[in-house]
Amino acid sequence: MTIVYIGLGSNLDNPDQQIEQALLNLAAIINTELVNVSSLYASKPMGPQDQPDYMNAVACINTTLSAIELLDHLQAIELNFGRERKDQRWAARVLDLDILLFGQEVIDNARLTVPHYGMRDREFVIYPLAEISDNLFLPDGTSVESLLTKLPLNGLFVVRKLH
Ligand code: ROI
Repeated sequence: MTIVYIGLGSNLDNPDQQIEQALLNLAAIINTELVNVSSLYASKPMGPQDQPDYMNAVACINTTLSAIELLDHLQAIELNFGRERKDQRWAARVLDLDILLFGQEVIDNARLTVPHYGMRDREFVIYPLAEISDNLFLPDGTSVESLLTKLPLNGLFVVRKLH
């Protein structure tokens, strides 16, 4: 079994409902158990500013799937939610599911980079991650707590609890 943290993000078509529905889909992945979910957070867009604000959350799952098998499931869920593969980098999206941490594995191939390359400087990842973890470390020994203290909120706030 591997403990995995997944980042959820949406800024189109009723983002808070997209996140709620995505959690149901995560819970339904085979050989996987939903362990914990952060609160729902509202955040300012990172990247192009001419897009709506985001809703973000982080989920913790326990799985016997491999990282690539899990990625296949996550991408299938994104497609089901009408996620379009846009040419534009950092465009608005209906649903984004990112593997942040896969146990203490370091993965770097054409399809997948874990830990997620941008997580360290994203307040909308680190704050919800810290909310649902205690004493969590990245594979290089960095503590999530230490990342948190260096990151300004940048307008991030808790909207409500999720279940
Ligand atoms: N900005 C915020 N606030 N939340 C996201 O989930 C998010 N996802 C992205 C980019 C476009 C980088 N900006 C984001 O992929």
